[in-house]
Amino acid sequence: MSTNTIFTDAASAQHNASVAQNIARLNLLAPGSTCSDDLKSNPWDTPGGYGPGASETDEVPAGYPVQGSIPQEYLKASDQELDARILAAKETLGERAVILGHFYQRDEVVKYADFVGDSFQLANAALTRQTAEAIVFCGVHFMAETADILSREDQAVILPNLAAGCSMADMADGPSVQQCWDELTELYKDEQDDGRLPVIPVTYMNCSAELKAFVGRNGGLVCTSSNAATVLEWAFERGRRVLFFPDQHLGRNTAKAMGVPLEQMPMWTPRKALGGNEAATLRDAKVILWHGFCSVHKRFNPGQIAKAREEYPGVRVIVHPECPMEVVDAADEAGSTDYIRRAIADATEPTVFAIGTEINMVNRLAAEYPQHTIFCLDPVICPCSTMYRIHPGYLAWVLEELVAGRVVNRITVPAEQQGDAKIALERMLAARP
Ligand code: CIZ
Repeated sequence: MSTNTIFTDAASAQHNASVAQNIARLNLLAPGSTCSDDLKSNPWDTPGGYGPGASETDEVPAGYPVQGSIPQEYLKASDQELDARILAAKETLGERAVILGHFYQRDEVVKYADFVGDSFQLANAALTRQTAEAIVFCGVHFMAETADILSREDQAVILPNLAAGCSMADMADGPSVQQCWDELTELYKDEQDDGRLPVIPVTYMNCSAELKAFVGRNGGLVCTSSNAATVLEWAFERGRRVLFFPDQHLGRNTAKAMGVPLEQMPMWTPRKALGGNEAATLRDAKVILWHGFCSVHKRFNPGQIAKAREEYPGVRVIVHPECPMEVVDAADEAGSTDYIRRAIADATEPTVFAIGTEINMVNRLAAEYPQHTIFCLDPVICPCSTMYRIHPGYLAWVLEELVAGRVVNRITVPAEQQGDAKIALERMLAARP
C-alpha cells in the first residue's frame, strides 16, 4: 500500500490486520512495562482528570467534559462481541459515517478507521466524504472541534468518549489568554508604529476552538507541528513579536531553529503579573511562550538518546518538536507525526530508528516496517492517556446509536466562534509555502 498519504479504507483493511498481528507479536504493551496498567484494565471510570502520564501538577479545568454512563452491555461485552458489533454497525451505516483514527490512537480502535493521520489531515480527509452525515473522530476533543469547524453544518462530528481531552490544550484557557493579551496590549501601546503590529497571536492546533477564534479575531493564525516555521515567518512579516500558545516546546524549538535567541523567548506563566516577567524583557521579546507542554513528550530526555546511541551505533534519532529543547538538540531530526512517518517510509536501507513520540504510533510503525528496527526512546511505555479513553466499547455505542437514528456525543463549536476560528485556519493554509 501507499505510505505517503494517510491510509484509506479499501487499501488498509488487509494491511491493518497484518499490522495488528505484528503488534501482538511485539507485545510492547505487556503488563508491567507501561506507566500504568490502569489504562488497560479500567477504561470506563475516567473521572475529571488526565490520568497516567500527565503531570500531577497539571490543572484540570473546572468545566472539563465528563463522559456520562453508557449502557452496561458495552461495558460487559467481550472484545469479540464488540468487534462484531462495530463491524456490523459500520457496514449498515456505509457511506453515511466516516471513522477517523489519530496516529496516537490505540490499535484496537484504529483498525476500524477509514482514515488514519494527524489531526489536520483527518479533518480534511473527512471533507472528502461528502455523503457522510456523521464524522466519528477517534482522537481528542480539540480535534473533533477542528473537524466541526471545517465540516458542513449538517454533518455531526462525534467524539466517542467526551472525557478524551488534551492536557496541553487545557493549559491555555480563554480568560487567561485574554488577560495576557490585555497586559501585552497595554505594555506595547506607546511603541512607535513601524507598520507592523506589536504582537501577533499564534496558536498550535492543539487548543480549544475558543482560542482558535481568539487568534482569528486578533490578526493571528493557527499552526501545526508541520508548518510552525512557515507560520512564524508569516507572523514576523506582520508583527514585531509573537505570542505562542499553548506549547512552549514547539514554540521554542521552532523559533530557535529560525535563529531567535533564547533570551528573546520569555515564558508567560498564567496568573502571574506580566506572566512573571519584567516589562523590559517583554519589550525586547521576539516570541512569548505560553507555559504549556505535552505530558507524553516531556518524558523524553537526552539520556535516553545517549543510551540509544550507545546501544545502536548509527541509530537515527527522530523526535517530535513537542519534546523539550535539549531532546530536540540531541536528536538527529525533529518533526511532526507525519514527518516521522514519512522519514521511516522513505528509508530505503534497513535502519535503526529511535523515535521520540507517542507509543501507539511508534509500535504501529515498527509493525508496519519490519525491515527496520524501530523503538520508542522512552523505555516506560506511556500512551496518550486521554486519547486512550476511546475504548472500542464507546465506539460500538456511538455507531449503534447512529444506526438507531440517534446522534450522541456531538461536538458543536458555538456559532460565535466558528467564523473567527475558520479565519485562523484559513490564514494558516494561505501561509503555506
Ligand atoms: O496535530 C496533531 O495531530 C498532533 C497532535 C501532532 C502532530 O505532529 O501531528
